[in-house]
Amino acid sequence: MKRFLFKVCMAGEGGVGKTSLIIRFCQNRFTEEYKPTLGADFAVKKVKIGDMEVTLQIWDLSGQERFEIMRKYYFKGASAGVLVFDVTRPETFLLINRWIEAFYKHSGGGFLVLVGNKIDLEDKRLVPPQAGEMITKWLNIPYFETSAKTGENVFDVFTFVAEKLLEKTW
Ligand code: G3D
Ligand code: MG
Repeated sequence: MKRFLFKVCMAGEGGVGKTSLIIRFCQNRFTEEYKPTLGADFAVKKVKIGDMEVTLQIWDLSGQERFEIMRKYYFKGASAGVLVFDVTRPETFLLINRWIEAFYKHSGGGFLVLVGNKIDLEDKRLVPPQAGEMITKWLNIPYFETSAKTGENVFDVFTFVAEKLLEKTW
């Protein structure tokens, strides 16, 4: 079996659900009682694709989202970035350009996927699917909609990332 390891960075404003998405993907759970923390800089999850094993080393920001200076070191060497916004908070969508710019500048050739999270909060939703689809058409960044709470589409995002990373190794 062939084995691969990639650095994947979560990106996006505070409170959009970055840590919750990692916990859903790596531990398949969601907790509302405690503020989720990883307790480490990154989480590790293995994904099997065909006869290949892809280890995703998923880096998280723990409250340093505000500090632009650290984005440089955080994104360095990242093969992929998962850029998350909250569909109930339009300002988190409007600020994605800053993350896109920083990621492309500092990762050194990584690719991005965009994630609109918290789609379970249908009544509070303010960012329509078309906003994310526009980013796909305009900047060629794939768009997913997820709920870390229900788990909807969360595995698809990271599986997509793993598959895309494998394609790039050929
Ligand atoms: P961050 O890591 O991007 O800062 P967190 O975001 O994962 O800490 O999540 C921020 C808050 O949003 C948390 O609530 C978390 O429970 C909630 N959240 C994350 N994802 C979802 C989701 O898909 N649906 C819903 N309904 N809530 C979500 P608290 O109350 O701890 O602030
Ligand atoms: Mg967090």
